[in-house]
Amino acid sequence: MTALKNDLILRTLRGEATERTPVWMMRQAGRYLPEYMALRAKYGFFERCQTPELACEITLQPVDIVGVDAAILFSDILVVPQAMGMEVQLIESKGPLLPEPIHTKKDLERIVVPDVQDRLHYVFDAIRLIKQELNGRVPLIGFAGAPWTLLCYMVQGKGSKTFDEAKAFCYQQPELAHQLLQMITDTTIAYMKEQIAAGADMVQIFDSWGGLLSPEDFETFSLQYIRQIVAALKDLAPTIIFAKGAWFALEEMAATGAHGLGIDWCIKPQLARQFAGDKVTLQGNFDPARLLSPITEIRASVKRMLEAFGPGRHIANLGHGILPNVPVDHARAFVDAVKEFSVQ
Ligand code: 1CP
Repeated sequence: MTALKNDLILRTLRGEATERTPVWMMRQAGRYLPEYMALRAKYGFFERCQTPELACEITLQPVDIVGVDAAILFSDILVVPQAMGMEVQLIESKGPLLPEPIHTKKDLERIVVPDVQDRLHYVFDAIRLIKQELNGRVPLIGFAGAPWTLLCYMVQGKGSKTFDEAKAFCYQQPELAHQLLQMITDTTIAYMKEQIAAGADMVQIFDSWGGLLSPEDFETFSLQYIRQIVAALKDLAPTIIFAKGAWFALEEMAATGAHGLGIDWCIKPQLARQFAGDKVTLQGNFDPARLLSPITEIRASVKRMLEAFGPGRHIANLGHGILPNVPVDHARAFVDAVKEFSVQ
């Protein structure tokens, strides 16, 4: 395999000194890019995920266009529920829809821990192709949804601000919930191991809805499963946990042995560092909506963010995914400002 020409992120995750702070953006391969929209007009969402040549092209777009220090596989967290036997649709301007959500013991009988090579081979094919096309320019990030966040969609059946039905399922039928969470965990471990075997240089676990839980419920319904995933992966590749809104669990997440922890914009970097301790890399935490500011202000806020994190053990990123209405030159200004202002 070709040696990496830019391994800033991997070195930062290992706690090694780097020339500058590395940068990438969550959901960087997506709707703010006209080049993505052109492919979106021609192919369905899952067709884009399942066709290695398309997934590869979309994955490479932000590397070429905005100059990020890592590529993230173009796919979705919902390919896992799909592989476990659920129907998943993506409805234009509405988001994901799972028409037959899980509410009962009988519903759970439809769910399997699949052979990931059989059901998700297209992801591994895409990873091999992307690695070849990247030709060592930047590392490739593999990813999966955290079990709690996947349960949210599998039970609620669609996006939600509160995921109240998913919570009700956990609180009213905890045994079923834990059975499902364990099945997702086992699938995810096998899936991410294969991503790494196919060439992913590092992996991120997205717990987008972790912050909807109380600290106690986060431990019960999310962290104990993330802990199993990190334990299975961390010696194979650097692993990042991004649990949006779950700043209260930074200490416990650091104790999993993950190399990196993502934080959103609702916590000060200094406080996150106090909670997380010195042995982990922090990733974040620019407010994605701040990319809608004028470029001069984006640059000034990036500078303040880099100063707040201080040198080392920081990967610059947004605190959540980039919004579809961000102008490309604003995204580029964010990336360029990190490269320009980072102090090591
Ligand atoms: O073109 C379109 O309309 C599809 C929009 C889209 C895209 C570009 C979806 C549907 N998924 C994706 C790609 C995607 N999803 C990536 C690609 C790589 C990259 O980061 O560039 C990744 C990492 C994801 C992960 C993902 N999907 C998460 C976790 C991260 C987050 O943003 O919180 C979640 C929650 C999803 C579910 C999902 N898939 C798609 C949408 C619009 C959503 C969110 C729905 C909701 O708000 O509940």
